[in-house]
Amino acid sequence: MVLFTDPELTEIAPGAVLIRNAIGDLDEQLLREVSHLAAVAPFRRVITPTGKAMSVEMTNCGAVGWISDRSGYRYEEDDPISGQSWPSMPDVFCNTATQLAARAGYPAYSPDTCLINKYSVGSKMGMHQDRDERDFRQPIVSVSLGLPIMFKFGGTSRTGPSVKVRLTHGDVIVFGGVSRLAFHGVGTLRAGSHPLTGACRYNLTFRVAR
Ligand code: MD3
Ligand code: FE
Repeated sequence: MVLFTDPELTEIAPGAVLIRNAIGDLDEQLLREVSHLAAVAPFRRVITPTGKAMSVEMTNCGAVGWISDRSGYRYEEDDPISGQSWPSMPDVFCNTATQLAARAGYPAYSPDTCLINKYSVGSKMGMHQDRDERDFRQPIVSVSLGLPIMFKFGGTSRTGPSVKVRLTHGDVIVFGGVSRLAFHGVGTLRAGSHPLTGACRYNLTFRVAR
């Protein structure tokens, strides 16, 4: 249970805790790690089981990484591009995610993977659930970096009403409890320029997959 004494915490839906301005001056360090990771495991557009390329580019770090291809969505120990294991999770990633989860009421959070999404102008992500992980009691921690985007958060059905939140640089959402299996997606990234990311938005999505 979260005690809402922290003025930067808002519960946007049951179990979904938004923390504005949550990463302070770690932004540059996190983005530096993103570029190091992308030099080893490059951003790529994965294909969904229906054969369409997603508009968002992705890469991963950690013990496993989320991938999609013609045969489906899953976690794999190796990057299919290199055939090598995914780069390990930088300490600053892991420590930041653990601290953020604790702030939202989840002590001892230890993610084994971070999916890094890169949005360029026109990228979007349709409504979906994250259900490729084994233990839905483990929350997901999402860190937004760079250009703003409209985040849509629904209920347990794909249609139904959704809450819309504009996510900006440094915003974090911790999805636990009943929100862990809620449908969610993001609108189209609009043109713009951010001092640290240029024309892009990055989202770090920490998960306990296994
Ligand atoms: C709500 N990414 O990678 S992050 C995804 O902004 C994904 O890149 C979006 O949805 C992005 O799967 C949204 C926020 C997010 C991540 C996981 C969730 C919201 C979630 C899992 C359950 C409920
Ligand atoms: Fe998702």
